[in-house]
Amino acid sequence: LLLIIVAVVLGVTLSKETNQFQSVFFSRCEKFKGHDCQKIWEAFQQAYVNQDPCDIPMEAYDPLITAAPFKPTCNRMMFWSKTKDVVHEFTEKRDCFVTLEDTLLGSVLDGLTWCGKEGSSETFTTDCPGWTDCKNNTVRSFWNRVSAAYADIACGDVTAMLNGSIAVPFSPTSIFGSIEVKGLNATRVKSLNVVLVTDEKNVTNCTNASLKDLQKELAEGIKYNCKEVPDTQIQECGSNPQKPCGSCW
Ligand code: N1C
Repeated sequence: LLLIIVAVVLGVTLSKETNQFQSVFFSRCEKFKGHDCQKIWEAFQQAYVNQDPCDIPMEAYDPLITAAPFKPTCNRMMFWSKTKDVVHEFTEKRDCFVTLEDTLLGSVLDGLTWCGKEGSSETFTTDCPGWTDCKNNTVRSFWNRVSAAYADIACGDVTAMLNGSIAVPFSPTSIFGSIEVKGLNATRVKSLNVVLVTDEKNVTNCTNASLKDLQKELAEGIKYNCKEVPDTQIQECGSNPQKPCGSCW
């Protein structure tokens, strides 16, 4: 009897996990009007439910991209690496740029952890493989796939905020370095404009060797610019809505 009770309690907690995750998914999704969140949820789940959470290739999310495709916002697309907080503090306050987290899929899954298990139809949010535990983990493959899709539709002049307070602002193994930069299409993208966010320590500047590697990764025909911008200036522009986007830096 005890065993049965334990099994039942366990079973109940597991589905509570699924339900909680699903309710976050739907409440975030429903903020975007004109989308079928049920259909998007089903396309999302088929990528990982009932599968080994370390064996999810990024292509598993192809049907999800089809269910919730990205729309290009030329000249306003913002990429970032190791600057998540500065970027979103700014984009939350100003409409100058659109990041992946401002799109349906990016905003629905931002900050969440999820995975499946073989032989189960549940969605788990605990005991999932970590970012570096295995290459093809559920969460990492998701960000790889949506980042590739987001870079693929990029057009016009695109911006990337990189971290000038670390020794290597451009890492070839980051999602920005391994997927997005390579995915920019020269027929659509005119230029990549790096905003190197600096603080008073001035650890790096635009002459940093890693930024040379970044330029080498860009498809022929995409122009490259780099500008060092103090974090205080970005914050200031965020809190001054009268300031035109073009004069922030
Ligand atoms: O590996 P990164 O940065 O270079 O990835 C950032 C890059 C951005 O331009 C985004 O378009 O890739 C996209 N992206 C996200 O939008 C995103 N939201 C949340 C990549 N990762 C994202 N996350 C989480 O941040 C993700 O779960 C992982 O843990 C980090 C990657 O951050 P990074 O190394 O600073």
